[in-house]
Amino acid sequence: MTNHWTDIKNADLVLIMGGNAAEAHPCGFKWVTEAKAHNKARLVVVDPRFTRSASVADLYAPIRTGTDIAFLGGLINYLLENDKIQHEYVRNYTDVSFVVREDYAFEDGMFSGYNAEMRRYDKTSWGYEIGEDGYAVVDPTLSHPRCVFNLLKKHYSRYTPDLVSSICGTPKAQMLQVWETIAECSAPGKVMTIMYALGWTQHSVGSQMIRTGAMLQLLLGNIGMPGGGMNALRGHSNIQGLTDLGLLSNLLPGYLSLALDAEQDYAAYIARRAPKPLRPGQLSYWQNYEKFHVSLMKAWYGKNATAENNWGFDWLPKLDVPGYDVLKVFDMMYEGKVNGYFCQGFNPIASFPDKAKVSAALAKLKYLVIMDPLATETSEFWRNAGEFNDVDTASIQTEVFRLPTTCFAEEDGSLVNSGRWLQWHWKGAEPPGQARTDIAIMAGLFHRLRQAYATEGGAFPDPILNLDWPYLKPDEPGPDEIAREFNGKALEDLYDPATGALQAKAGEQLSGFGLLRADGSTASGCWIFCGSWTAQGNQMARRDNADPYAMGQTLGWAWSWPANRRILYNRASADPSGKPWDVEKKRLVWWNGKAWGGTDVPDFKADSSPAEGMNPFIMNPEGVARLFAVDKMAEGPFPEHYEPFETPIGRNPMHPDNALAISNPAARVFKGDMAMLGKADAFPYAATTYRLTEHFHFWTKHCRLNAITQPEQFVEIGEALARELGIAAGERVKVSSNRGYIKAVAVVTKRIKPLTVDGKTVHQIGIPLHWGFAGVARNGYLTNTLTPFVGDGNTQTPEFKSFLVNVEKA
Ligand SMILES: Nc1nc2c(c(=O)[nH]1)N[C@H]1C(S)=C(S)[C@@H](COP(=O)(O)OP(=O)(O)OC[C@H]3O[C@@H](n4cnc5c(=O)[nH]c(N)nc54)[C@H](O)[C@@H]3O)O[C@H]1N2
Ligand SMILES: Nc1nc2c(c(=O)[nH]1)N[C@H]1C(S)=C(S)[C@@H](COP(=O)(O)OP(=O)(O)OC[C@H]3O[C@@H](n4cnc5c(=O)[nH]c(N)nc54)[C@H](O)[C@@H]3O)O[C@H]1N2
Ligand SMILES: [Mo]
Repeated sequence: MTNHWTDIKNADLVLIMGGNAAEAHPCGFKWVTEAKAHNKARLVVVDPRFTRSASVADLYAPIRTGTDIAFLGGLINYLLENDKIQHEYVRNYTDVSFVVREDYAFEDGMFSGYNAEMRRYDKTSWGYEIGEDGYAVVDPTLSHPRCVFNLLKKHYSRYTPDLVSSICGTPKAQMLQVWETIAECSAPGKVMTIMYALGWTQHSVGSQMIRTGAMLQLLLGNIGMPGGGMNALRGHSNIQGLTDLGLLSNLLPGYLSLALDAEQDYAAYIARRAPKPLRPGQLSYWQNYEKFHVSLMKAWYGKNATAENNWGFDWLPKLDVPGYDVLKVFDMMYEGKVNGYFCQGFNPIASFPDKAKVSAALAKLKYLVIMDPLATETSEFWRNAGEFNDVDTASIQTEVFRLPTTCFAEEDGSLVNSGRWLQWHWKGAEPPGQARTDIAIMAGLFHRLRQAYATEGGAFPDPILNLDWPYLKPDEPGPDEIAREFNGKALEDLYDPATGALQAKAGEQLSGFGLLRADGSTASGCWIFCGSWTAQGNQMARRDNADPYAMGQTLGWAWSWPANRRILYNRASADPSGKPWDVEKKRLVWWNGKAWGGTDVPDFKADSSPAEGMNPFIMNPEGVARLFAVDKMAEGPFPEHYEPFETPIGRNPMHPDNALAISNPAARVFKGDMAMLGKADAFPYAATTYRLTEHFHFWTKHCRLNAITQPEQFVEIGEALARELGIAAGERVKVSSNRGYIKAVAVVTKRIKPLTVDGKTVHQIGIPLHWGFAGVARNGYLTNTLTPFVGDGNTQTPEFKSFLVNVEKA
């Protein structure tokens, strides 16, 4: 989230699109209720299904799954055509005036630089024109034909209401009503928040759906505002912490990134990540990258990381493109290229797409290690469970080890919520039986590996042998020790280079990342967490909910990264002169004549006066937010509508004549899986998967009470289709895709209506994901038997939310 849960109460309009907060985030949803009750906010929901979020909405519009870029692209066009943008914000705080390179092009659904064989773009031409002074060229009059504003207008002018309605299946009148309502938030101080989750992320164009939402928020002037922002509702209680700590194969903690294979040179690696300002007077905060990187290496390697060995740079793995995401790992496993796999808190046979492929992949391993408090479908993938897991056990050679772990309630520790708050929690119970903490298991593994490297050598022992392990109990480091390490400390006495004043004594916990240095005198395991455990103690354990300005920012409750700031980009909540856009109701930070201050921690250089002309988006080298994504995205600098890989209409109405541009030309696909995609002649219905309030993924099948509240696997089918197929409510149906089938009870519902798409009737099928064959609940089929093994080109998140099925009576 750019903002946070409590702040939702400040919204004037709430758009829930690509999520279903009432059912998947029922606790957080109370802030929507607060906004409606106390702020007269309106709620708009756009979802293929009429959900419980929709049931309390002021406006609901149905949409065909996978088409949100068309819907939002059409809205962008509508805003530009009807002059409904927050002009002053857009002109001053976004890149509309920046001139784009002459060789940038977009034609027939493809951007310049496409390599069809690699299915990848060369992004060189997706950049700003750079002048002789080394700065990006701008045209504040917005008249240059290649300035971002004009390119944006041109790009989205194609998204006319009729075409969009025919792609999305949203009836035009309903769609226009939603657009009009949203357009009202272009008034300065009138603010919409966007709440989204998997309905946007789990598509082959998921990242670009989110980007379109962010562009919309910029045009309306809603980023940095209280009650505004782009709010990703995270899933597991600590999934935000997972990405913060870099547990993705291409990341290091704090959103630092691993070097690529082509980046063996340390200085070049740093230089690429620490860009110089692209406009005069801008901060370009990532210029501090090396301070964060070196501090991380000091936290990991201690005294062994030195200036002479580039702080251990050679010990870090270098990534080949496009990397080792989970899709790739399972594809390699399927190809027989993986011997052993560690599954820590992951149930891939249930949660990953194309169960048949995942199951066959697991059967090619020599060994599989499961670290989990529960028996999972994955730990039992070899067990024949009749129709629910019809495998030949005798033919599977994989040796499975189960290491029972504790769960969070049996440990001290911190969880990072969607709003970036680090909240400390205390152990509530002793773990049962032989369960051990994940930390103890990992520490045990580390010691044995290090022993093996020390005695037997091995190809590359350095990264393991040089690791620092300063914990009191080496076999089980304490959560508090690890938390203090993430924060970081001074390794020598630190003096302010300007004044000479002592900032921190050697060994002292640091108060913030502003103190981190690139000379090896500081250590910090995750720079964005610096400030969470200072010399004053554990800031995450704070529980003061005082709210002096009644803006819901509660700066004394827990601790929020970065720097205890609650709302990112909050400098943009004030106009260029430093005055809040809405002084009465939307006060966040302002310039008081000497410094920035207010109800939140300013996201800005504290003493930079508005006269200096520094812009609010200090992480970007241009100082402003990007409507043109430059070279960041896999499939282009402007989001474009592409069909899901399994499309019910078989063509892209935006580019009916270009076969390359039907589905995302830069998505993550593997050769064998293309052949496993189904077509609309055999699988005519558009399906989507989702969760139910009564279950949490596949865990709660182990809990009888949950199993009682939602006992039977079902699918949702609209009344019109049920009538057509002669299916009555409560009958069993077989739902099949080109990859397999499930059987379930049919819930025949008014909540899913047929849509008219590209001149045809498209029916949508809703499939909850919770059933399986482990636990005490009644057995069911794994929903991911049906889903395709394709993913987003940026995040590699699988396309769980749009695929094709057939439905028959079972
Ligand atoms: N009770 C419960 N709560 C949970 C979980 C759980 O298992 N149980 N899981 C947690 C996790 S890990 C996560 S990530 C979150 C997920 O939270 P959500 O994303 O809110 O949950 P989902 O039910 O997967 O999907 C949300 C909605 O997206 C809609 N949708 C599908 N395709 C599209 C589309 O193309 N466009 C639009 N606009 N909407 C679409 C679906 O109809 C559905 O209503 O929930 C978390 N909360
Ligand atoms: N078709 C379809 N598929 C989906 C989705 C969808 O919407 N549709 N949603 C996707 C999403 S958003 C998610 S997040 C994934 C979830 O996929 P997974 O993460 O694979 O599934 P979970 O069941 O949430 O969690 C895995 C295991 O973690 C264990 N666990 C809990 N606490 C601990 C702990 O402290 N230590 C250890 N070692 N283990 C622990 C649980 O017992 C559980 O067995 O599913 C994805 N799959
Ligand atoms: Mo999730």
